[in-house]
Amino acid sequence: MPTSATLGARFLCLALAGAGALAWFADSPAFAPAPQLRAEGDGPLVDTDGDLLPDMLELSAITDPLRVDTNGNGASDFLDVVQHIAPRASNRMPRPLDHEARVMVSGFQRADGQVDVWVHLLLRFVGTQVGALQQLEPFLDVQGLRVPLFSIFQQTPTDFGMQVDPVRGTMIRVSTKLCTARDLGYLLPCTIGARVVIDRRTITTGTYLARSAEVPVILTPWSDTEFCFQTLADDALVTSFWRRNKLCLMTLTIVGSGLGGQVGRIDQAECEISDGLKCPPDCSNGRGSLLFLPDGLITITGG
Ligand SMILES: [Ca+2]
Ligand SMILES: [Ca+2]
Repeated sequence: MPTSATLGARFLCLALAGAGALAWFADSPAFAPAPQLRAEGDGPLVDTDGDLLPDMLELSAITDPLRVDTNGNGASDFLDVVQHIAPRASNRMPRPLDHEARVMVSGFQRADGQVDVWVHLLLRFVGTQVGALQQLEPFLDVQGLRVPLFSIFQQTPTDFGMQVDPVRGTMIRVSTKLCTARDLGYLLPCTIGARVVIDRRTITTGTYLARSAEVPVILTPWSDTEFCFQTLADDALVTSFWRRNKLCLMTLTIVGSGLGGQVGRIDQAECEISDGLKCPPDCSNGRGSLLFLPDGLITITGG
């Protein structure tokens, strides 16, 4: 008897085939008749609280890997993250039920000390309408050049997870190992994302990655107006110079726009108190820095 996850995987594969995205999943376990992969032990895809976000991804999203609903707003961390709702803002209610997509990036330290970079595609469909997915084009944007990522994903391990809720709809996560953090370092700053068309609505979603204090960091929305640089793999890459129980809180102003994106300027940047997080020693040096955001700020904020 196929599991619901296997059936869901097949539905998604059919939808992706129609969307021209089948190549990404051609070698994926999602095609196999066996049940979905599950992370075991201390692996990169362990999901301790079972909210469909691996522990390592919760670090990027700044959610609690031990709580399904970190901000207590009644929606799971997965739903908040896929809807770009600040996961620690308890006063932000979930948005109306709709199709959603978001691409996020996380890191995982292997036994040999190297840090792998994983890319996660998060999808939420109304009901079980996974067939509403019409196009999926993963990309890496670096210095204004857009590099398609289908061929890379096709050759790397891919994991698939799904949950179906009668009220919240169908939630799907596809995770793919991209490269090592050391290799990614040559490309920073860059944006890893995807252009997704669901039910004729185009969503461009991505994660902006940069370098701070010589290590890769993720530009993560903290509130409606603030952002922070979050570490890619917790303690794996940071040094003793990083300030503990603080985070680098920033404000951005869009100072230019043109074909392909917007330029944002960091106006404020300070290490602020925040339990369990870390602030790079060069946080305040970021003031005045310019960031190129492909397809604009909406790519990382969701609008
Ligand atoms: Ca989780
Ligand atoms: Ca929540």
